[in-house]
Amino acid sequence: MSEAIINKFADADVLLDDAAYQKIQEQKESLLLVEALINQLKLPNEDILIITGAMVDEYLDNNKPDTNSPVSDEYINDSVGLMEAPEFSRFIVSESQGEVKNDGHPGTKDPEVEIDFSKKDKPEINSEINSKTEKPEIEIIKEEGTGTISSNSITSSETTSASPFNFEVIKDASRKSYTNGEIKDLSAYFNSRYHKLKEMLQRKKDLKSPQPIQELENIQDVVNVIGMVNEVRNTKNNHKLIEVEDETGTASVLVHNENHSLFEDAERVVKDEVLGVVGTRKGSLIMASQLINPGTPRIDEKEMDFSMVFLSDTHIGSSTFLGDAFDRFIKWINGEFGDKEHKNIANNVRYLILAGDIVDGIGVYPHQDKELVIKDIYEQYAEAARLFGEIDDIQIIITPGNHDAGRLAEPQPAIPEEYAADLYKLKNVEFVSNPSMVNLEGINVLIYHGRSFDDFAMTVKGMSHQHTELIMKELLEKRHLAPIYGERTPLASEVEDHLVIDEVPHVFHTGHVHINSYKKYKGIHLVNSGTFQSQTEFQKIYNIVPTAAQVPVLHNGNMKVLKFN
Ligand code: D5M
Ligand code: FE
Ligand code: ZN
Repeated sequence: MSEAIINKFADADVLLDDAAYQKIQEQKESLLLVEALINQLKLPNEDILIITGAMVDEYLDNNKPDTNSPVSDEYINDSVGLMEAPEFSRFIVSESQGEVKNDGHPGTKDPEVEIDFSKKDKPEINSEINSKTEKPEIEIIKEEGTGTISSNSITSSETTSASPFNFEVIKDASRKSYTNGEIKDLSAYFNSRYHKLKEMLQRKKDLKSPQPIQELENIQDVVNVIGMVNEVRNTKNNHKLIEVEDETGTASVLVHNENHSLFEDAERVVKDEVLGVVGTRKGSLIMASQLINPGTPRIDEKEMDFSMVFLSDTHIGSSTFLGDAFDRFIKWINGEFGDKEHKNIANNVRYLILAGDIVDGIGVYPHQDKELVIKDIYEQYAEAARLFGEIDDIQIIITPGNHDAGRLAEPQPAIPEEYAADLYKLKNVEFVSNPSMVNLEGINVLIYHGRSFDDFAMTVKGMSHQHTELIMKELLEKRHLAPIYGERTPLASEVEDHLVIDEVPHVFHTGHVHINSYKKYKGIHLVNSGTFQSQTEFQKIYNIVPTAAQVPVLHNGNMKVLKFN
């Protein structure tokens, strides 16, 4: 049966039992029949109607076709099987498959980016920043958690060894071979995503042996499938209709709005994620009873006897880069600034992670040069090297963002040495990809710049740039850093999908939105590290209020946010 028919039934909130489904399928003019059935049988206020085989028979008896009337060709093909291989499949190689729509920046390049932030929730403005006339130059503005100091602290041999840091790169996409991003690799990319996530889903008790979609027609009672989401939409009566696809076909899943908790789950479903569905088959549809994510287990929290500092979005080179505040930050981290408590924290810092948008870049958006004080990308990185070069005895880890030099499509390889020669000369700096995972003295930190937050903030109800912790939770549950393909986040069609969250981290560090957030979720520290850039012209238009110069520090397992302006 064609998609047109499935959609017609779903829009009208009509379900078919198996007999009705068979009978409609046998009819030549099935689409016309569907319309007629809906019109005749569905009462305007009725919620969901189930059409039985007997009802179809009765209708056909009462409305014998006029054998003289011509049969419209348009509908003849509608009576082909329902759950069969789709014409377009993301699992099948085809030269015409979709491409990443935009690769750039907020603002003017792509009309889709022109979103009215003013309609969104107003960002929370830190009252301290706005109301104080006399600002202290350093201040702890947030403290959270009850972290413990490990008794088995780092041994002296480790601290005095040639490399003083017990630090390892666990996952770095730059070290893998890349495709040249040709479209023919797209099916391999989606296959990789599907199979990695399917394997995780099959560990769930309800999804141990999922049925191929093509075989659903033969199943009478409970069905369970694992599919990639092609589309999510609302029916006229505000139920959710989710189309999922596996390697054998596509199926439409209906989520009834009276099933409140399931409907809430459905509101968070996004295009291109891999989802488990348990339900019952009603003719052409699956009536969902459960939507299952690959999920994240609660992790055992690791003890920490050291501190790590999280930065992102320094935007060096921009006229809105907060140089004075950054100088204070450098002094603080070197133990030369602040009171005793501030200095105690600084002295405990062993790692600094910089999660992208290190420099402002050039030509990232139209007329950017007007907002630059350093108009040369090499000079911007040279200035970054000068600033970070002042930091001693701390291991620095740098990943790229959408303003940095190099490939924009994710996974983004580490910032190329040719652009950042002076930074590369610093002995204590390690460059890794976006995303990547590093292990710092037993603590696994997943680093992702956060470009996909734009897609979530724009498409998922209740999600916004102000509360990236909600999006980060969702990414962990979906086990993918950027599930939505082909919108604002450019994804390279690699043979392996490096954005799948293969391993659950202890710390998940992001940036991009220029607004700090912190939350502990299932034992995982979710950290967004804000920015060192004051509000830009673009952000003024969209009412983005940055939390500038506020630096999150995980100090012995407790979150502290230090403010430098
Ligand atoms: O991002 C700076 C800010 O702009 C950050 O709050 C995210 C927001 N932003 C960036 N790109 C987009 C798109 N495409 N849509 C909506 N909002 C966006 P930066 O990466 O530093 O320029
Ligand atoms: Fe940024
Ligand atoms: Zn960014």
